[in-house]
Amino acid sequence: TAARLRERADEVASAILTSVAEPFKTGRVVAHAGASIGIVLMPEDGHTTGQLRENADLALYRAKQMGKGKACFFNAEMDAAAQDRRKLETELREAIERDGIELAYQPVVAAKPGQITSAEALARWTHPDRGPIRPDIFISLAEECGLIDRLGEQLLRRACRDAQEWPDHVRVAVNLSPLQFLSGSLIETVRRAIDDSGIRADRVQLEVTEGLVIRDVERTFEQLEALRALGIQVLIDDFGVGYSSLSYFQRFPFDKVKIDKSCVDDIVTSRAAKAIVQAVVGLGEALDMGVVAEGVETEEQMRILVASGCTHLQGYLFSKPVSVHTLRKMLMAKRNLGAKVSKAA
Ligand code: G
Ligand code: G
Ligand code: MN
Repeated sequence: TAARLRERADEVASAILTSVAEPFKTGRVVAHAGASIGIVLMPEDGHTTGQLRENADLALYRAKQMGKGKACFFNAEMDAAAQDRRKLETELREAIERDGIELAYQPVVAAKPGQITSAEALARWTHPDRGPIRPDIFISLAEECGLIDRLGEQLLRRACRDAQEWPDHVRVAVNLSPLQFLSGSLIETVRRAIDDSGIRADRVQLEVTEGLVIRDVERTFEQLEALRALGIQVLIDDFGVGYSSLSYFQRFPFDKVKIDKSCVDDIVTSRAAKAIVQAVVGLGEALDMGVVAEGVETEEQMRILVASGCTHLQGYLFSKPVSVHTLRKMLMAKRNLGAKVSKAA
């Protein structure tokens, strides 16, 4: 019977775990090994070997999560979240293979003349059943399942090709994941994307975040120097949250610093937020870095940011991220998104 089968599987699993956990002698030392076990029963947990193997793997995953050295039976309810994730992972992989992740572009305007000087490329994935998936979700999924290099390269290449058709003074900014610095091939990937698209290197900006220096600090800064040597601009993104450190500016001359939206959100009411913005502007002036305020939503925020000395502004007040077609039209029409900025400045 099924109950008897279950009991028997449990006994066998326990026996395996006990015997594997037994210390054993090698030449000189006593070694310890361990195991985790995922169990499926046929037919209730699946009819095909593929299905059974997949479900056993989900049960194994949960056994490991429970602290290892344990055996778990597959449980459709308990393993639903993991299963869901795995499905999304497969679908993301397919979307990347089809070149199906799209780019939206959000303009950045200069505080002085008020014109669009660049556009930031933002990844967009519309899932066939689930609709739009938020980029923070699928970017971190891509990071976790080893797809970020491939996706990052694909988006960079597309952004360079798109921007190649824009007016010459408009730059394109592409976000980089800190993990893209680990492969060792980033510089070559960027160089090829620029060469193949024919875009002038100084029209390409790469946005990096503070997470960038999580691992090998030396190698990271070497790569930033090498990127710089290609002629592109390097921006530090989301500055003012997380573990943003002033020491980065000692290590590397960033072209621009982007002040995180959370500082901008509070700038009207919080003296601290205002002081942080002013401090970053001071840093920017001393080090010849542009200062971009992100996530600007109201005119009042804009006035304070411009008066504080931010050189560039980005946010819904000017434009949401738009399709490449809409952006092209905005650029061609020379629509002055920053008309309000010019007045304030
Ligand atoms: O696009 P918003 O529109 O929701 O983006 C959410 C987050 O995802 C932001 O922190 C943004 O930097 C990040 N992001 C968007 N597109 C990309 C991308 O192409 N690559 C990487 N690494 N991050 C991206
Ligand atoms: O981390 P990064 O700065 O790359 O993230 C950009 C994110 O901020 C994107 O998700 C983009 O859609 C979002 N964003 C840009 N401008 C605004 C804004 O004015 N308001 C809000 N709420 N989000 C914004
Ligand atoms: Mn960004």
